[in-house]
Amino acid sequence: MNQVATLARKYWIVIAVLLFLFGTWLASFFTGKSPKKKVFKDVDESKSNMTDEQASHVANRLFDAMDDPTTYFNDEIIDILKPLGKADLKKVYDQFGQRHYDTILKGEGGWLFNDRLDLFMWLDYEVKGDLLIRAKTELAHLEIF
Ligand SMILES: [Ca+2]
Repeated sequence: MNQVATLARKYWIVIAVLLFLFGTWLASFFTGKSPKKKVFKDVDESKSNMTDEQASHVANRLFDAMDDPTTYFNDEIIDILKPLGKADLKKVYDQFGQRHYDTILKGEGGWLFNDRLDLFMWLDYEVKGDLLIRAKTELAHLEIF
């Protein structure tokens, strides 16, 4: 027992760092809950004419428009979202699921150090400045900006 205490005293910084990393990793499983999901409160996704495959295709197009760290404030995001109704958006949102996002590099993140974020959180990071102003007017019907 005394040896354990001695080792713990000697390597406390290593133990602290490991606990911190483990905690961060563990916490990543519980993040990504977006408060914006309330926009779907009264939305019936069965009103969408999209198939799951089409919704998945749109989700992947959005991902492709955002995953590159060198591109953000990307106009293509608006072009992809514009033709969608709320029921379509709900299907796309579900197909997007939660994907790792690097909030510093503004792109797809690795599983170890980045949180899994839903579509709305990805959009929060990617749609800023002039693009946000455009999104607020051109995508007003979706009520997500
Ligand atoms: Ca990006």
